[in-house]
Amino acid sequence: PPPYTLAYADRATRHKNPAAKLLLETIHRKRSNLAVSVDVTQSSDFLAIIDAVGPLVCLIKTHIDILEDFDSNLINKLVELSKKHDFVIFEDRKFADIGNTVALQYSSGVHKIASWSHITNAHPVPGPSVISGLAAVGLPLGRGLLLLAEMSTKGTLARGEYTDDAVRMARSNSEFVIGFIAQRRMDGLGLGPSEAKLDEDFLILTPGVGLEVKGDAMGQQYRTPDEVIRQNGCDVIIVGRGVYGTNLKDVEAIRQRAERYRQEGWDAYLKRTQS
Ligand code: 5FU
Repeated sequence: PPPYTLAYADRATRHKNPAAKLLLETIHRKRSNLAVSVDVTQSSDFLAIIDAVGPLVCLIKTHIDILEDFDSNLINKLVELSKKHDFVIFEDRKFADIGNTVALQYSSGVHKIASWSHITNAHPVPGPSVISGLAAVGLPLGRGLLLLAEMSTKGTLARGEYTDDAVRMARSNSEFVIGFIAQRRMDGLGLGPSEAKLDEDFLILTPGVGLEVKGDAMGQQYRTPDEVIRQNGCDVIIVGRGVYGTNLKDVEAIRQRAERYRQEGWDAYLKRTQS
């Protein structure tokens, strides 16, 4: 059977990359394929939301550069919460420069992403050198990389040949590239039987998930957890505004919405693996 029909726990044993293993084990342990994207500008809101949803998620996704009052102590608090609530950290940095520059952006600067984020991501647009630049920093630390093979936005250029080439780049660097940001399963994607490897098992993390609305005014497009996990074979649903909403102070409502997404995501996984 193709790997994505296997249980998360079985897939964890097949991965060598520590970040991939950790994510699959965490999903299994917590019965949650929900990742919450905490896209807020104040660190007090950031930490309060993470503390509220932490028990319900496998992963917290950050955009660390949108915090207005960032300091290095915030990272200590984030890491403490990740231990307290047992979740993986994914900084959604979307690196897209030459190898030498992305290595510096990943290791250094104000945010020092590689020192605290288990997983980060990159656009394939520069070619394989973006992977080798990031791997030089991340592999010794046991980190993992996702390639942006597709995006959730209207009119995205990440499609067709570009997406296929992203899969080829990942295959040639599978020690560090653990999967994709994509809208569907990528294994063996349209590349013909000679290229498809039946036992490959890339993780598919999928943004653009919402239950109440179909999109926003800025090109975002939403699908339901069932469409993403069961119908399209993705592994993790990434939800931002659908969970944190518009009233950031109402953490109880935020927690309740997270639980609803967790339940729907898990039910969709059970249907996929048990049918
Ligand atoms: F790569 C992508 C993508 O294709 N779509 C996205 O929406 C990333 N994202 C991120 O997921 C985006 O930067 C937000 O951080 C998050 C989605 O937030 P939402 O509030 O659920 O729309």
